[in-house]
Amino acid sequence: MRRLNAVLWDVDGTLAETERDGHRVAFNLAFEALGLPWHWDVARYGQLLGITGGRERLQHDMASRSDAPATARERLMLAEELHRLKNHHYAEQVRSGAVVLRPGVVQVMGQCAERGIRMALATTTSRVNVEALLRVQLGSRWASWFEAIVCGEDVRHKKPDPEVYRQVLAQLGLSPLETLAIEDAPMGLAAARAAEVPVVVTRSAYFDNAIFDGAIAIGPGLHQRQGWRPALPKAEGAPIGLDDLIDWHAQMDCVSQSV
Ligand code: XBP
Repeated sequence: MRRLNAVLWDVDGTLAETERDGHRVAFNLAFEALGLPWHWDVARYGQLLGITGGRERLQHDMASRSDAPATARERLMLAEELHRLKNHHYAEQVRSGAVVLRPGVVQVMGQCAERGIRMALATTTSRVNVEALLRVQLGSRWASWFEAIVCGEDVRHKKPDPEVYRQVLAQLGLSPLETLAIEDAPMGLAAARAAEVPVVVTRSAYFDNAIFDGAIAIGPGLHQRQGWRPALPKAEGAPIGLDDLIDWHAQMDCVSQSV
């Protein structure tokens, strides 16, 4: 039987609903702060999530706006200024309690720590945002939970490119099949699969109805056993635990075709 040695966590959407309630709100506050009449509502931001990376998302949006700066260089400079402001507001959102970890996440992290399953973060977001979220949610020693932390600025190509997962695997010294990623978005799934990492999908607000091809399990979140594919034996009120991840990982060849 294949052994699971490490759980690789995506951050935005997977650890917390950071996109809708955190980054989106913070981008809008940044637009306001610079006196720009721009606003990303929930639906528009959902479309923009197809572009990973905050600066990249801003530049993509500006490219189709008649009231944005004319040259690519000016748009880049404005994107950088907005991004700095956005990150500041994001940290405030997090500190105010507007964004918290999704239910079940800390429990599974605790089980990994207790049972010697290594953990890593594989994210497209900037380190400053990971730090802001996890310092509040896991405490000042948050980084010691993870043996590798690879963020947006550490890679040349963001998800769906597999670079972030390849870097995590190299830092852990593990082969992909010894690990399992937890992701919420098709781009994240694609990144992990391209690095041959098996993936469990916990659906998030923005990707509730998205199609996920090639995951070993898909469900509504780690907090409940109902609604998962493959179906789980009922255990009234029980959340998903590390044993479920280990089972899915062990059976991955049988289940990835069928979920
Ligand atoms: C999510 C992203 C990020 C965030 C914003 O990454 O695509 O761009 O929306 O973060 P993941 P920055 O799901 O891999 O955690 O503004 O720091 O880029």
